[in-house]
Amino acid sequence: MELRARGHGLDQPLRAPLTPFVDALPVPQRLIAAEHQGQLTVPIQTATHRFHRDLPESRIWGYDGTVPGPTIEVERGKPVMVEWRNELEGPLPVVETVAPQHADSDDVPVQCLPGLSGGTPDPRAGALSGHAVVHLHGGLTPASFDGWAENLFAPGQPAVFHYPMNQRAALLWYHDHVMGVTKFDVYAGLAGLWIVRDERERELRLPEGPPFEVPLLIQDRNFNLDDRGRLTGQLVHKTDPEVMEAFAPFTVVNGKVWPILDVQLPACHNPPVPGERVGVNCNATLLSEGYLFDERDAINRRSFLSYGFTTRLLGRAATGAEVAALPAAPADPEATSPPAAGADAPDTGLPETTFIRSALILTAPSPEGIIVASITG
Ligand SMILES: [Cu+2]
Repeated sequence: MELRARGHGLDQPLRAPLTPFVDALPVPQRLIAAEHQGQLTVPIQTATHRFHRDLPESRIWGYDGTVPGPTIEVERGKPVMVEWRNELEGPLPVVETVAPQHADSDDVPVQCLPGLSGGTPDPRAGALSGHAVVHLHGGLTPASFDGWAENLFAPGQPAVFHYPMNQRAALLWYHDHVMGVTKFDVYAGLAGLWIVRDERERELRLPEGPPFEVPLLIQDRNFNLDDRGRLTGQLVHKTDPEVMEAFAPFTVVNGKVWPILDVQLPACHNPPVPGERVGVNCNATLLSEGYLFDERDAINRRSFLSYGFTTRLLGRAATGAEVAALPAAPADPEATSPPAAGADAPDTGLPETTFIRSALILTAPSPEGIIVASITG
């Protein structure tokens, strides 16, 4: 697979510092509310995580100590109680920096490169000590349990939140929401998916659970370099003087950089279709194109299929452009993503969910055209 940068005047192939498509796509552990009488406990923990086969372990903050956190699965109309236990230890596991220049001496934007690019670590971010609050993004949640940005709880404190779940089937995500530092806490790993199921969705006979329903959480991350230029695994949140958002170069799906998944096709004649649910919480990157590999590993641009995205089920194949923007809940005022390209698609009246069928490669526009993830089948 050749990685090629477009835009920025670059047309030579890029050498990826990590081998793409060697790690198997992880599927986050499932936390099914019905199996726990609707009462869940999720610790918020400092832990280590390996983002790629060839990276050292990274220090992270994670729900249940994992990146992403467990996928919480609930039923519409069945209330769920979650005890979020803040057990975070130690400082924020992310180095925050602003590089002094937009591009390096070869005119490559520093945002495309690992390491600090001459920036100095921000001691204020480095001193953050793990206050937390959890917001269910897209949830219809009473104010007292909605994880408002100032309702923090400190390390050592639990918080019990009640979720009525009176809402349509949807793929939501939950994440940290602390005032002013949400971007760092989510970047450190505090994000997970949350599936609301209902009977209306089940009427569509879509697959439920593995192996045919694979939730995908897509994120962008960057890592530090040691003094010999080797990736250290330490998470780096880097901006530059011209761009206020961090456009991290490594795209992580379910906690792995450029993972790969062989999609099984169902053997029976009247099968549920294989598919994936997709949630995107890239820091600022807008995923712009989706591709499908055919049997010969050639990219077939026309055969990308999607049954829906974000909070609307299309019931038809979607174009790459429609898959471009996949905010988990477009109405959220904190969302920094542009509106979904398919936001004005006609409402089918079908349940809200995200459902992408078969295989895809997603590309990030900044730097434009670098292949960021492959899920082949
Ligand atoms: Cu949110």
